[in-house]
Amino acid sequence: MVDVPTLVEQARAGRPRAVARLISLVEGASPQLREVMAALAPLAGNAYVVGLTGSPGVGKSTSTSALVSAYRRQGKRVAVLAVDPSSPFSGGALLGDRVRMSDHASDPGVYIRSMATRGHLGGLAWSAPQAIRVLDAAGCDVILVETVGVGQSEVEIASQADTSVVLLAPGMGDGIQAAKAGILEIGDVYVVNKADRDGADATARELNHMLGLGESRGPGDWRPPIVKTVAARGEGIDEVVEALEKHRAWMEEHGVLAERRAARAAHEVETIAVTRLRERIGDLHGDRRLGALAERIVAGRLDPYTAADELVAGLTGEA
Ligand SMILES: Nc1nc2c(ncn2[C@@H]2O[C@H](COP(=O)(O)OP(=O)(O)OP(=O)(O)O)[C@@H](O)[C@H]2O)c(=O)[nH]1
Ligand SMILES: [Mg+2]
Repeated sequence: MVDVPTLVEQARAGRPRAVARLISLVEGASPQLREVMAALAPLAGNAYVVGLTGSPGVGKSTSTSALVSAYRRQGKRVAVLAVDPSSPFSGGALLGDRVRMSDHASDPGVYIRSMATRGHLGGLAWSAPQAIRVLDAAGCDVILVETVGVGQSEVEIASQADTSVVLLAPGMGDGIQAAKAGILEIGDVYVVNKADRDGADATARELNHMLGLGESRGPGDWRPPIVKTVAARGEGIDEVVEALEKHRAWMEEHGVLAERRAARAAHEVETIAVTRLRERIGDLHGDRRLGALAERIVAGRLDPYTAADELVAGLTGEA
């Protein structure tokens, strides 16, 4: 058992080992999480959460590292959370990232962590927001969430952020890929990285065209900017930071930040609730209640919908 109040106090003081232990409790779906989250609830809500998504190798980690440097120059405390929705293991693919992040390894104002979901129910939908809450409560001003791996989970991770950055690079039919992955709907800021390579202008143009094809925008609406960068040399990173600040200001002005955070909290609660129900239903296999209902169905005395209603009522009744 972990001494939660002490751990939370140490995390609040910015002690990296305490932060690490709290995130491990999240990652391992510890039964003590409930206590941890209750202690953290009043401490969180100050961090600005930025999600970075994009195809493998597009330059997410390089850009993240450059953004860390930029925010550190502003004196902000920064956390990097690298999440891998597709793999049950931390490490592996993230090893290269650790090397890339080594610039910041000795900086006490930077906290870097990779996280996997270990395949448990609900996965990142609840674990990412809880890890973010730990970092937030620990006093991080900016939390950069890098998604490793592609697919639907990218969109899921994007929904965890205040601002979503979608990265592309020239070549490889990125435009078509972008449309496929649905990332044209999730980007608040678009970055065409590797602008030192041929085709960056064409990619930016194509992206601009595709974004323009979406629904029309009113005068007060946010028009996602497209920023060209050479992350490997830190070029264009200040412009990315500027775009992020503009987006944040726009969200605050229009009440969008509060809206997004409320939507996120609602989704988190929903996931926890559904996960708990699913766990209980899982427990019911071999349970007498389920067996009795099944027998009544077989005997033609009950229909499956009514049986399901009875089952659910029984589950929520004892909550
Ligand atoms: N030419 C060029 N190469 C870059 C640039 N930015 C990053 N790279 C290189 O692209 C490769 C991939 O960069 P990463 O930052 O690891 O990309 P990533 O998106 O984090 O990759 P995954 O985490 O594996 O999905 C590395 O070899 C980088 O050095 C750039 O602006 N120009
Ligand atoms: Mg990476």
